[in-house]
Amino acid sequence: TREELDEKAKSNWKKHMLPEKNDTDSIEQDIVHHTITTLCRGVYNIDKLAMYQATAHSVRDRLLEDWNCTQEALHKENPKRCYYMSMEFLIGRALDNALNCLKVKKNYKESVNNLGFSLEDLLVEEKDAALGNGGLGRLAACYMDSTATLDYPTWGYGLRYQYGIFKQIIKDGYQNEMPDYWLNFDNPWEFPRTDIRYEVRFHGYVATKMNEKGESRMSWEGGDKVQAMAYDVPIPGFDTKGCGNIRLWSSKPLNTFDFDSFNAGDYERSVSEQTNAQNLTSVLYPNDNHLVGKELRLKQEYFFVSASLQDIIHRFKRAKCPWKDFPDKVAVQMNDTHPTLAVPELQRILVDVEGLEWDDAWDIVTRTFAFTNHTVLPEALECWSVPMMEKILPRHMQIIYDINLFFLQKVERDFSPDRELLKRISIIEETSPQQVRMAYLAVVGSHTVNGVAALHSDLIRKNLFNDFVKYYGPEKFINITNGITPRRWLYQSNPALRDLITKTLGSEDWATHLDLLQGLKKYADDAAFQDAWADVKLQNKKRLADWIKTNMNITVNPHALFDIQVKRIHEYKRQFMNILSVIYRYKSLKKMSAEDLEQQVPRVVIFGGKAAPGYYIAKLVIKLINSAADVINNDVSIKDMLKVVFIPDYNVSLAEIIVPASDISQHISTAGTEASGTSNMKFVLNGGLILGTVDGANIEICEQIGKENIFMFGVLADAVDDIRHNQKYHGLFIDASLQVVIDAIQGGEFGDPSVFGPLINTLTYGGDYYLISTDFKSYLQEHTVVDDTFRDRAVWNKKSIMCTAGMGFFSSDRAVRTYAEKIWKLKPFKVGV
Ligand code: GPQ
Repeated sequence: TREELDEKAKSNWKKHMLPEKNDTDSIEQDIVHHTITTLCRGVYNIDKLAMYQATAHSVRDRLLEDWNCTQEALHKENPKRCYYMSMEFLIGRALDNALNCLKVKKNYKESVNNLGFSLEDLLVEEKDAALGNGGLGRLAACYMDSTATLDYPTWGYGLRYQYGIFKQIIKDGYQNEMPDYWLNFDNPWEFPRTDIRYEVRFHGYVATKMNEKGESRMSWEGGDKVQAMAYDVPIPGFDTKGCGNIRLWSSKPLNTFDFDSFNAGDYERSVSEQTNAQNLTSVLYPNDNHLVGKELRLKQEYFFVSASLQDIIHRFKRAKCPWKDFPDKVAVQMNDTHPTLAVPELQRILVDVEGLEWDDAWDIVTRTFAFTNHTVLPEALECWSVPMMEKILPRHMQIIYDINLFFLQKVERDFSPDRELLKRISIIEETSPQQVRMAYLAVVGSHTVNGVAALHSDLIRKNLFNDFVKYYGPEKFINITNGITPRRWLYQSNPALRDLITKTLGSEDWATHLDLLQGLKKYADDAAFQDAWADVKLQNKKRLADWIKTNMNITVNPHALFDIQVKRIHEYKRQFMNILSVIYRYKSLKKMSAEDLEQQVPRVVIFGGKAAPGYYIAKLVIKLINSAADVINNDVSIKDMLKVVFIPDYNVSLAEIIVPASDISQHISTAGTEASGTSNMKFVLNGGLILGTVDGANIEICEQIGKENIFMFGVLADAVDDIRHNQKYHGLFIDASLQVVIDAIQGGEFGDPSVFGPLINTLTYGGDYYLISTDFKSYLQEHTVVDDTFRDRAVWNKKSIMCTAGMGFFSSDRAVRTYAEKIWKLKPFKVGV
């Protein structure tokens, strides 16, 4: 270490630790240098991909400088840190973001030009880091951006999947999945830490052993071990010297070889064990809001938790603080229940390995962890079968039983001996086989539990965690409404709007103080400003129209109303209801006279999103959208008044083009089912209006921007149970407008109707669980209001301006600051000032 070096050596180090220079000449020199040394190429064989890589490496050098500076300062000062544990980080591309954060984009543009390329061409060479499914993973990425920007000493921990979320290909209208080979080319945005490795155990047995103090302790022994190796992904903060980090674990075989099998001549088996170890972090499970209880997934979760805690404890021990101070140095946020095994794992380390008493250890555990819940959907709540857990993690299963026993004893003694209550609140569900309710384990093991929007937090207090609220008291259960980073979702993805806002407000401070957007309100009625605003929107719609033309060969009119629904395909999100309404519109247009047709507002309805590969009904929704698009887009009789586009392989980079281009975006989940939603925030921040239900963060967006600036419809969350009950006992009411659409599909207007039978059945015979028949009429009515409003461009433009102006609250900076103050008890730690 540096302390051991003599003065001469230290001064030599200092002499050479010069900051990178950001003049264009130095940048060009660096890019050429990386082309030659990192890529082993030259001017004779440089192409766009190589040029992107060389450029990215030169930017990474600048980031690593800040990274080292930050980590060195943290090492010296050793403040309290927070660790954000998440199985998913949906980061997207890194280059543009880094250039903006470092404030070097202008010079890089020039340098790249001087070397014969265009920066815009290079940016699209980068593959998305798509280590997440949807909102939950993207939220983690936004929060890392904000913790870095606000200088909070926070690290993310996650897994380095070889394959991120699958690539979606549409064939004959159906979704096909292809592997995402994102690591096949070099990845300049990760830094392999070959020296940071930990062993992780599975299976084995529990023995009793004497510890150093002569006390008897349980010990987890035997089994199979794999190795976790760290990869660091630097996370630049916007306009700060500080640089954050996400540490991702990759599984590697242990450097030991099974000599027993080898000597017995079973070479193949001893090698295949090594392959098994590597397979552990191969693939991200592609399910969103849905648990598929696979053994490999449970192993991934434990692997992730074990490596991360070993690393955290290693860092904690360097400072030689007593164990009781652990929660004053370490806060851990669990992103959903996926990292919940960290609770019994820390308890195991403290009791079995470190020799603490159970109660002292448990006190440390519960002062360390906090838990964010992201869903109320029952099929998404993690429950692991006890026999599976006993097999893979025998000691953890014992510890979970003990945690549960002591917890239930306390509830019985201090609160209520009611047997029914104890059964309800138990971490173990008495099904056969028994199940571990991970959400309950997370609640019991945490000091604070939060929901992600006001309605969602109310619902989990009232339903999912109601018994726990009564037992612990309400203070433990708080709301922190989600947020999004304005850097990626406006500054980077919408340069035209960024420049207009900056010019109007006189500075770009809004990018880190989003409340300043309020300053736009006073121009909302200004005709010249409205024109400039509308022009930006038109530019962004043209950009998307060009993309659609180039990639899908569909022509769309940029002056039409762009109506967008992009998100994971799920029954609760009701893309089905959307396409049903599109078919209704089509049928209505077809009935119109030529004069009436001419009076209509032309629409382009855009869909995008992936269905989980095993989600049959969701995949049929994609097929129906594409079948309807085929018919509608080729029907000349409706004179281009309606176009339908399903954009394949929706991902973060596509969102950056799609989001700025909406007039209307749809967030139409059945009330009470969407915990928050975050794309709703992105669209409104970019001046898009919302057509939405009274659900998730739509409600708070409405409060912030004013109800005159949002189109809302549908039943309220507290009516849903009664409606479902009534439908069950009295049958559905399908009104004439919905019947027209069902008849059209069943009559074969969109291809073989038998294909869509199971989908239609979810309505007619399936009991319409997501209340499409209930909301359909008010949904159609609100569509008419949208059309009528769009005709008056001044009125529309004003609403659009008021949308952006009111979105300050939804910055992830606000969200992260709230986590830091209310949960992590963390202060910013500024470096280089
Ligand atoms: N969310 Cl449980 C996911 O994206 N995946 C999941 O598995 C679960 C939740 C979402 C949730 O559906 C959205 O409403 C939230 O906005 C988002 O998490 C972030 O909180």
